[in-house]
Amino acid sequence: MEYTYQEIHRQPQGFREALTILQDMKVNLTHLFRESIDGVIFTGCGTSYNLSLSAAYIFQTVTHIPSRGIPSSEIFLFPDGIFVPEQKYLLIAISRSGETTETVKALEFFAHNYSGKTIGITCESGSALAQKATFPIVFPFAHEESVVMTQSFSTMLLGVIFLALALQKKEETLSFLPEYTAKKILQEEPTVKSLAEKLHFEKFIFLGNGPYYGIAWEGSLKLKEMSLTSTETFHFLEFRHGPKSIVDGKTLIIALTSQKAFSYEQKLLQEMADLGATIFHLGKNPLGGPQAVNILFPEDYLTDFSLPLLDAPFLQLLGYFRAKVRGLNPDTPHNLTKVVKL
Ligand code: F1P
Repeated sequence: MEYTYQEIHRQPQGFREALTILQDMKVNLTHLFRESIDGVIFTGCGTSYNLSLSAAYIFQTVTHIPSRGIPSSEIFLFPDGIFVPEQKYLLIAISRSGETTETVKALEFFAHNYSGKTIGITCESGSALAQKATFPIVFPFAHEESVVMTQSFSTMLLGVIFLALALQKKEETLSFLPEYTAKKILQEEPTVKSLAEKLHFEKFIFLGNGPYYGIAWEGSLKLKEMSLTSTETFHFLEFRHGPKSIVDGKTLIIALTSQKAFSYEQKLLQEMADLGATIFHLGKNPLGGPQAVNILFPEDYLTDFSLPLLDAPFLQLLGYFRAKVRGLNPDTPHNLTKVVKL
């Protein structure tokens, strides 16, 4: 089996190892927040930027500290639109390799110009990011051979969710994750495989609100990188304002519904099914109708803080199986390198 498949399946064990590392560093990590902070900026590139979008949303919702997810290049190209003078920020830079030029540059620029503390989240202990950050969080077990990021994405996102919950002394609510994820992947992989192998789909739309929006972008990038498929990503209700014009019988909508906004999301999806779309739905409550393929997470203890993380492996598998059915190697996507150095 390809590295990508192995790395997707390593996520439950990775969660177990990450939670152990995070527990050990919890006291020192939360001490960074003893001084008051006006804002937290999450930053990364590609998959790590998609991660930053969901991380920022979850972090602010849990801690009430204003948080944003920003592409690394914007930090040093357009800082005035991000940092307000006299305000105190913490920068959380995310990079699997810890060597991506824009992300390392963003961290250096921030440290030099805004003299705030920095957290570097990476999977490579000897990397520039790990060496330059005030506080490195390193998950060496999530080192990946594949160009595409899978386990590294979910592990680093877990690191942020853990930090947010630890600041509220609620990190124990994550202890279910490893076993639950292992069971769910085993149970639902055939569902994803069979959908990915339906080659009549020509349009792929990813929908997510709030903390799911970054995950929707990540699912979109996985499908694009691995299977060379054109994709689009929207907030649910934004899709009505024009883009829905393309929906037809060859459209697959990948819908990451939430607890909070399900009634709005469900109504939009029914309208799209009426236009002929097939809906691949991941969420708590079942979506009815012959055009819905559901992967459900009904347990009460699953919330809009943990569900986004649980969606990720199934979106990664969608990209993997579609690459395979198209005779492509998911480990080495077209045009891509494992690290982007400028
Ligand atoms: C970020 C990234 C990945 C992309 C490819 C190239 O890497 O852009 O998102 O899939 O692997 O690198 P990193 O900064 O997280 O190492």
